[in-house]
Amino acid sequence: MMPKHLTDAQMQSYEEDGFCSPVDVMSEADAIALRHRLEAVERQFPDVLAPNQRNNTHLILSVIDEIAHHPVIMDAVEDLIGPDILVFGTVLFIKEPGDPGYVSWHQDATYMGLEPHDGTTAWLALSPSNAESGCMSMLPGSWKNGILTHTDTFGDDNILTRGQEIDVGETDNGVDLVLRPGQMSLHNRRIVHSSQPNRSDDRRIGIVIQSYLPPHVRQEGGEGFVQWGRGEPVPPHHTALKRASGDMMPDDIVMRDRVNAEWAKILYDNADQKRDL
Ligand SMILES: O=C(O)CCC(=O)C(=O)O
Repeated sequence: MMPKHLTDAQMQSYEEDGFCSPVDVMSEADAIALRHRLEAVERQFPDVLAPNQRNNTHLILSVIDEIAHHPVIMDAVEDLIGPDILVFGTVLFIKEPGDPGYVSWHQDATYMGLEPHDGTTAWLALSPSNAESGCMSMLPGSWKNGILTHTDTFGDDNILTRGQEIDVGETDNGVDLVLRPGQMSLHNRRIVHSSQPNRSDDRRIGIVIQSYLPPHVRQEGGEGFVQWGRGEPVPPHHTALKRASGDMMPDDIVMRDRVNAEWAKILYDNADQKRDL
């Protein structure tokens, strides 16, 4: 079958390396318009988008909801995982200019509770993402080696939930995923990846849909909440969530809080410490 959006080379690179990038989603102007919508919401509700409040904002903000269900992103995802697509969760990875925040080498699948590790994660840039601004860096092919040992550091500047890190030793052959606003990368939840602090003078804004799942994936760490994306209806082993009905609607906030409380339990399963998520 003809791919809907990805090129053969992108699909091959995903199969082999565990990621493909860059993938065009929208024009730079459209991405900047989305950035302005997001920044208007940030100004209006600063607490809601504070660094510890950035999980699953697609459930409460229309701009993030529209990105998570964007038809071009869905087409690319369909090329990788097939026509039945569930939207599991989102994270805003925002690094301010000069922000010391970084992401240590890790594999997303480690603490997500989702089994098997099928599906794909989309990372959409709303500002330039490059070596200077702290783009993601991937170890090609590292998704093939199963889940490696992660050490929880809870490091202050480490943006990850537990500051979890893999010791990759001296053999760092990371590939930087350089994106202009409106491009995305797609990655396997088992790929080893990291990112450096933002040394640029602009914000680095990544909207991450983590992950798009085919229906057979289950949440084995607790209750699994998903939205329908495409194809067959949400299967009964998940709890189906409705889409955001606007910005900061009271019912949506109640639902997002419930989803995030369960999500924090799953992410912190067996952890010695917790951050305020
Ligand atoms: O945005 C970043 O710098 C890291 C994001 C990441 O680790 C992920 O999306 O899995």
